[in-house]
Amino acid sequence: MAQAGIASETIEAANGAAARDLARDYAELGARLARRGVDIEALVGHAQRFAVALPSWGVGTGGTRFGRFPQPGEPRDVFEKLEDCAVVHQLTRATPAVSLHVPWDRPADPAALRRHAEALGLAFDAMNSNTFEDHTPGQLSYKFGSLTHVDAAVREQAIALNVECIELGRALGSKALTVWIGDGGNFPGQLHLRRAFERYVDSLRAIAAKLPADWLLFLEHKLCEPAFYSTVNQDWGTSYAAATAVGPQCRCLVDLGHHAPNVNLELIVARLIQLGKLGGFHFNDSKYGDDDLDAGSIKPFQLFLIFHELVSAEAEGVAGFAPAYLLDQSHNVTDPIESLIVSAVELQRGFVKAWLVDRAKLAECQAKNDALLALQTVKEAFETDVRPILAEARRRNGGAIDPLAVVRAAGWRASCAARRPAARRATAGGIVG
Ligand code: AFD
Ligand code: MN
Ligand code: MN
Repeated sequence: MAQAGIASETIEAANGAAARDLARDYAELGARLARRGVDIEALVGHAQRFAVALPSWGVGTGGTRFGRFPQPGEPRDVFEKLEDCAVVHQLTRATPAVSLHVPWDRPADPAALRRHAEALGLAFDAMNSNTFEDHTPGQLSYKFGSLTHVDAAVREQAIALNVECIELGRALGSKALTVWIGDGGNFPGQLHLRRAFERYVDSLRAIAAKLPADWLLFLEHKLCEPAFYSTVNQDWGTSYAAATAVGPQCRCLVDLGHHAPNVNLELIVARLIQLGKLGGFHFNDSKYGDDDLDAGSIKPFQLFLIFHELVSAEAEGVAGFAPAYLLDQSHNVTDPIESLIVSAVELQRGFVKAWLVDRAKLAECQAKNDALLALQTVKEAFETDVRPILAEARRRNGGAIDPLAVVRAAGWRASCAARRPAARRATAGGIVG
């Protein structure tokens, strides 16, 4: 039986108390935007349709290599993970789907899990395969790789897990599989660099052969970790080459934390869009590496510029453009539900601000090589406070005007702690990296 989430009366009462101030702020912003020739209602419409999927592995408290500090009330299985995801969606109305990780979330009865999700108003986004850990006793080890392992038997085992993910995903209503592997070398000479890549592509082709016609296969690259010398799929160029070799159903997935320092992410996004290979995103933020901090917490301007590329592609009607959006964060000092709420709103903020960019003016600046005014044009959008638009979109969609305040006031985590005694916790919470 699905736990009902936060009482609708609680949300309505909180919204009732905040409604007057919101109406005033919304009217003021509407008037300011009208002077710029912008229709605030159109922006609310964009905010209302924005959606990002939640990672099942992101609702447990995460850890680092140095430990994990669990908190009371964490979900103990995939059913409870969905209940927490449903609360994020209930309040933000921006997270209608969940991405599962196998075997962490392997459902014994996929049909029952699907019913549970539907009762909570959730759907399933991309499936994720885990061949970066040894999770099943008696199986061959992934210590020296999975899809690129030198031993064909290990590769077959890893391919089989990915095929199982596809089968589970079909039963759940998913339409994509994301493959991230930790394969690579820790020392010079350990791997034949070209052969390892060939094995990667061969294994991916075997997986792609099992994809239903309406499914996509996403390849997630990462600069390093756990392999600290030569990761097989280490950058977007490698990912693009592999996706191209595998075929039209294969695309690249960009995790914002998986790049060399100072790389221009929005440029990568633009390139993948124009090459027809942008599959989707794992949104998070970082200062140093794969930090998995909350989206928009460190580099909000970068996030906005990424959305500027995405919205430009949508506005220009780029053929086949439909990337999947997913959060991938690890919360080790915050409540994951609160972080996911805040991050979903951050993405929505970037999306709405990107729609605010005066594209005609920007095109004119570009044509005249007016670099200064071009920057001012994008900055004008970035610096506009769109909070009333986001709040109004949530209110109209039945969510909370102030979702963070409501989740705190409703005491959701405390009620979970009472219902979910920690002893039964069996599944992995967060992960490192
Ligand atoms: C690890 C990887 C990557 C992946 C996630 C789930 O770094 O971000 O998406 O595991 O498989 O964190
Ligand atoms: Mn990721
Ligand atoms: Mn990562």
